[in-house]
Amino acid sequence: MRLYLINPSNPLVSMVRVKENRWNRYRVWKPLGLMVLAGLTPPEWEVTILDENRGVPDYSAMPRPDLVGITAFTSQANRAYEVASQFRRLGAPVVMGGIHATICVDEASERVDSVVTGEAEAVWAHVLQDARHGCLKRRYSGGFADIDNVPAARHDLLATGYACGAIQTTRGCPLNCNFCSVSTFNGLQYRQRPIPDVVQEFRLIREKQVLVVDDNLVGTRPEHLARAKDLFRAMIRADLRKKWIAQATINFADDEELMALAAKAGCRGVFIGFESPTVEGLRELGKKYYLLKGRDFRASVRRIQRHNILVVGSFIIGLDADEARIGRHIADAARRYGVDYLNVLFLTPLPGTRLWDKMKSEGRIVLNRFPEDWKYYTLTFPVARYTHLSLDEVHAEMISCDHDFYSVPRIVRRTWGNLWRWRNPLLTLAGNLSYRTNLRLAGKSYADFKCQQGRRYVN
Ligand code: B12
Ligand code: SF4
Repeated sequence: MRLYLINPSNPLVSMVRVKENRWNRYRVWKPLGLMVLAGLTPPEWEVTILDENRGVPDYSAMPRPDLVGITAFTSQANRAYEVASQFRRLGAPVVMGGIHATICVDEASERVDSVVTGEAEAVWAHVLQDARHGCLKRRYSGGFADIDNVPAARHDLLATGYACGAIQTTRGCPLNCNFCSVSTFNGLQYRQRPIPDVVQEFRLIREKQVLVVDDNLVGTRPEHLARAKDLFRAMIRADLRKKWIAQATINFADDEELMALAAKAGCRGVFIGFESPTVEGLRELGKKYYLLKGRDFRASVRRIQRHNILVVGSFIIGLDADEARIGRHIADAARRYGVDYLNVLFLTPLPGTRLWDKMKSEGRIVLNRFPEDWKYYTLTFPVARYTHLSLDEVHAEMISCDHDFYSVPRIVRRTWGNLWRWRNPLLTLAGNLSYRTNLRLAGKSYADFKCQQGRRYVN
């Protein structure tokens, strides 16, 4: 039985444009969801993972599969449907899963043979059995899986061509920010995989660099932090020799022992969503956790960096609280906090979020011809109306923010600062240059987008 698992491309996502920016090689990540699915697949199935981010295969020239599984984030949905229709024309049944199919289940159901909602662990074996007997159901509901005892992802299936491996150690997030789909999709409960399973799976990853995809690796409560420390201790004992980056909330900076263990276990960078430089902005996003009194972001970032861990600061532009000059304010805040890289995204209503419900009820979603428009939901295009800024203005704010933070003198200053402190100066330089090149690509994409969408996109 032949199974193809496909990760559809979205050519608008700058980080997949490796030819135009060679640094992007370091930012094209493996589709871990499909590798997990492959790990859940019994041996009688011959599994091939096809990642369109690395090139779109000629499917019609390949042997016909017995089943095709397609994943998709929202921004990949229309390409997913194109791939699905191609395989259905070839006579192969198509099942779709992942976050977009889960949230927009009716839309997906119209375009594929079967949809798996939620996490796949509990239902994938049934799906395969039904496919084998030619009796696929229209829907399967996976819900939130018990991740206490799941097989390792098939890291051997995408063994070459990527700079980084990927692994997941926890699922779910209790913080439920209004723009984020994670709490809806993976639940509010913070679930942790058993530490021996994680360590064992790390050993299966060939790459020296690894992305830990958890939305919040260390969690928020004392018992979460204790587990994270135990995980790092186990990784140190296992002498894994991996360098990894992860996402965390700012509380990572509150525990010296935690940071020291993380660094010793191989942590080289953390991605932290600061989201807004203003209290009103944080309140609007439901980011209550960041409003804790007395939080000094600059001191927090410094404490992390003292462990030789780089900090990527992420912000959102286009909040109701954002007015003219917000771009400069964000760049100023990022500099004040002292982050090594800045990542700014447009406020985007993703389906399934509270932000989507709000903007939809207010009639503010501009790019709303679905599924075609999903390709713009990359967070790098303004797709909705903003309260104080027109679409061109919000775009101009983004450019001013990026130009300010990534100007050549500032890149030199950051690299020099890190060189002086022996803190990954080459990585700082490479990351800053990669972001800078992507700004050009993003500017070009926006210009093309304006050409194509011109009339619909009236300010
Ligand atoms: C790693 C990651 C990335 C990597 C992508 C790696 C990759 N190719 O998969 C990078 C950094 C490149 C990335 C980019 C983006 N990401 Co991202 N990313 C994540 C993150 C943190 C983890 C994903 C992951 O690996 N999970 C672990 C695996 C095991 O889980 P899974 O993929 O969900 O798979 C399970 C189920 O969904 C299901 N399943 C999945 N696929 C299939 C297919 C079939 C057939 C079946 C049966 C089941 C099934 O089974 C799996 C096992 O249970 C998630 C957050 C999250 N918690 O999901 C955000 C997340 C998916 N990203 C998000 C977004 C918005 C983006 C971007 C648009 C913007 C951005 N700048 O971040 C870009 C777009 C990329 C694109 N190509 O269009 C949103 C998506 C929301 C949405 N509605 O689509 C999320 C949920 C984060 C959020 N805060 O809301 N991302
Ligand atoms: S943005 Fe981060 S902290 Fe907020 S709900 Fe999503 S994963 Fe959790």
